[in-house]
Amino acid sequence: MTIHTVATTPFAGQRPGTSGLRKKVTEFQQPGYLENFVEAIFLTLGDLTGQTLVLGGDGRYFNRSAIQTILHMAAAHGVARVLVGQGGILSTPAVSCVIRKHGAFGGIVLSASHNPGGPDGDFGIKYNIGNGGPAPEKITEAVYSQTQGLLSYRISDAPPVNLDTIGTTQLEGMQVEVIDSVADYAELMKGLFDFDAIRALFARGFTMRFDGMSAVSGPYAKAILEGMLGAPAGTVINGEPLEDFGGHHPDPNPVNAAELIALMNGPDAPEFGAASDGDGDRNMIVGRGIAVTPSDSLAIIAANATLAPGYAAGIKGIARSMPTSTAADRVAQALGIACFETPTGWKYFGNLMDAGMVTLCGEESYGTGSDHVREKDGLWAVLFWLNIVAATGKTVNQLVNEHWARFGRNYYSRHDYEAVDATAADAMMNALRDKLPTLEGEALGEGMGNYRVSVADEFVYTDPVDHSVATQQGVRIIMDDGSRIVFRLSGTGTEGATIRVYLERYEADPAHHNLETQEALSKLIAIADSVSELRQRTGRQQPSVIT
Ligand code: G16
Repeated sequence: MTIHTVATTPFAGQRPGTSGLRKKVTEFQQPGYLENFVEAIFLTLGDLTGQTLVLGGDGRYFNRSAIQTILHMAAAHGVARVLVGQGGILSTPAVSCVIRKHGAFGGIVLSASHNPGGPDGDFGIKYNIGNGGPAPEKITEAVYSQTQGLLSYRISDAPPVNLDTIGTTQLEGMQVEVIDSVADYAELMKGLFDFDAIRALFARGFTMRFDGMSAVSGPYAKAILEGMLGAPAGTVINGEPLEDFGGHHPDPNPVNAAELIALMNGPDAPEFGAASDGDGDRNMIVGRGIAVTPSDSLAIIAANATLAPGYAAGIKGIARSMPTSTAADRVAQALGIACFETPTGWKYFGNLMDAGMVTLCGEESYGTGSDHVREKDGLWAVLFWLNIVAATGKTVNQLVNEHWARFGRNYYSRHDYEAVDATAADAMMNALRDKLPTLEGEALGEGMGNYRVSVADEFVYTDPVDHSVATQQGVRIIMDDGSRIVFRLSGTGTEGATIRVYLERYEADPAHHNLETQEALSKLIAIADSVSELRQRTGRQQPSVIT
């Protein structure tokens, strides 16, 4: 067995986006493409002698072969030990948990999250640092700059490692430890939530469906819900991770989890529904006839946090991404704690959690989490809700309605325009930027409503801990009643550009809390279209996805 230095040439476009490098599988399959990016990570990290890394992915197509490549490159770079999930499987929050628990130097996560998988689907790779969270921009930018000048990479030619049997093997001088994918994570969850109360809930006949969307969270949900908590077999549906996610889009929102939504709206609806995404970090919470918006879910968890043993002492602060609704801000205010507004991307929460400034974080993109790890965590959110239901004896519907009655309702929706011509999308954003100075104070859309613009700007974030600055993080038009329209280009798409339009309207009066969301937002939707000229500029008459 020899370590080879293989000549290569740089690939263009290996700049990590919102969450790592995401590209079509076919792009990753080009000889040297994955190797170059991994070499760039290793070069950025520097001397890894004696260090431990964690490695795993969501099981999508190309996961296994990518893991072999990375193991063989890690051995060539002098890594002492790699902890790899059995079968190459580790959910994103589990990677974060394992890095922290075992004091690893960092970890590599293989996933394109909610993006479809299979030979024609997407693949992704992301580096997480020693706190368990996504690498901050200064590291991802350094990796990108390494990719631009790469002329060789180093790799061992040893035979493939057996990933299916738990235990330790040697690869060159490196220990490869195949670990149970679920055990460390399950133990962490047990320490945070009242498992006895949730077990008693299921013992009383409480009914639930968890849709694993044929992705990575199935094994975790089965082990915890059906195993440790005694939920009946069949509670977890689509629980086997498939390389192509059964041909579905593993994104837990009402559009892509249509089967679960139909069940929850039907006559035989269980009391509680939930779904998670490709790599297990997103979640959707559903009650009978109601899908909880991610922004509301964060606020409701925050308001009820002390019901869970792991949070009984109270929460230190909350952080949400800028486009996420301001529902959590109202809870923070009531609790007398800080609420931080960050750019889109879980990586921006890491410093706040490390500094002990926030406990809970959330995003409108079906992401919720806490400082128990440094990633958002789908099953954690589901267990938090189950803990709240068990402690209060209330249904999802009651919890949501009572929350609105107390804090008011933030009607919220995101309109996505996918695979738009990138030049047209950029031109639209530039035109919006140019318009911003003239918008403040304007009464928008004659005949469209009573909105007057109080702030029109482009979101810039200065990290309160390391003072790094992130610019161009979304164009916001904030009305004088707090309603908002936000425009952003997605950083996770792999085809053309995806324009996201985020819409929010606050309604204090409980008499107006039962409007249909799109109806409640219709004036803002019309204003968004007219200000951005989105339809003329992109040729799109309606969004590809509304959540
Ligand atoms: C990633 C990020 C999230 C972000 C989401 C959407 O989630 O971790 O912070 O909100 O993408 O980002 P964008 O709007 O740029 O497409 P995931 O679950 O895909 O890793």
